[in-house]
Amino acid sequence: MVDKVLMRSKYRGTLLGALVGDCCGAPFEGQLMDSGSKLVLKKNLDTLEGPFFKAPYKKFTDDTAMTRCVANALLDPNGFSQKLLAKNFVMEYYKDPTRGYGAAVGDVFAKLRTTKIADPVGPAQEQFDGRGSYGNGAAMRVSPIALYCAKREKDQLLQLVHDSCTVTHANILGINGAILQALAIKQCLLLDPNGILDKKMYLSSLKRDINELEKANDRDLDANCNAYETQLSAIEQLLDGKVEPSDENVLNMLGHNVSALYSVPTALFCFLKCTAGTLNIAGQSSFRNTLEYAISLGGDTDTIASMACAISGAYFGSTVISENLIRHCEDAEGMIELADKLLEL
Ligand code: R7I
Ligand code: MG
Ligand code: MG
Repeated sequence: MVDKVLMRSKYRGTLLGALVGDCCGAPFEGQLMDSGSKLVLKKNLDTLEGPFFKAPYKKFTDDTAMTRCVANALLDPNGFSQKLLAKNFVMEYYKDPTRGYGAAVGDVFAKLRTTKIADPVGPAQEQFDGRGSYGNGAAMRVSPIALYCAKREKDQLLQLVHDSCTVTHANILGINGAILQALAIKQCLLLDPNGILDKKMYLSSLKRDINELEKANDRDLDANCNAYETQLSAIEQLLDGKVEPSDENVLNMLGHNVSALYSVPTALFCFLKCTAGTLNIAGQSSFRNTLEYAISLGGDTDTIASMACAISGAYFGSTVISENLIRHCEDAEGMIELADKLLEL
């Protein structure tokens, strides 16, 4: 059972996890992580977790900027709508377009702005010659929906995630990645971190849901009709030792790029691989290991770390995240406030 105090901590842990992963991963985005860079990363995180020092805070990127837009759309007194979400995205983007947005998503915002959001999903459908974007930009911002739906029916989660995705990402692979990330968080919110995580059960539940989903939309997916199910099977093989979980094998099987298919399952694997022990015994090191390992894989580090740490934070709650680390991230207070408001909804 998860009581109200633990649930508050889990809500905060989810959004703070997303923020911390984004802020700490951003400086390494696109890097090839050799042993030297891994050492730099470790020292970097040790310093941020150590005694507080006043230094310029670590700025968040588009991952957090858009997560905040989704949360604010859910919290709107008039209720969530795609038009409102589109408006939030456009305002946020033009307030600060230098937050490292995906290369193509700016075109969507430009069209939404010039058309005064006449059709909130039209511009996204035109991306990539009408196929829509399969980037991980919809998955990276989905955590507030998982919080909102923690105790709601799965169908409501599916609908909301879908509607939040299609404002920028019309490709089914971009949408299903966001659904997988939301389901991974939702399941963690309901689990008791004082016990041992049953990784097999956790994964098979996700696999069942994804299988159902991919069966329902396999005509859209063409050759990719079981794309995510295949990735979840790869996670199983890496976890149960059928395949050696070396960095090389992980990257070959799961990937680390900006596409949702080759980053969302990677984030999920980072959480599962690094989670050992319980909330009180080794919970803190599980979170830190998830953060460090996700970044150490290189590639889309801010996004993979953000998604992995959001899942870890949803499982353990915010108490496993170093307070000093949190204080070094831009507007952590704002994320805590959003988490608390979402809990009250
Ligand atoms: O998905 P998106 O919002 O980008 C998110 C990523 C995260 O890593 C953030 O941290 C930030 O760095 O960007 O933005 P999009 O531009 O929609 O998609 C990202 C990229 O995926 C695109 O710029 C393309 O390179 C690639 N991509 C595609 N390439 C070919 N065909 C996405 N969809 C396609 C496609 O259909
Ligand atoms: Mg980013
Ligand atoms: Mg990224």
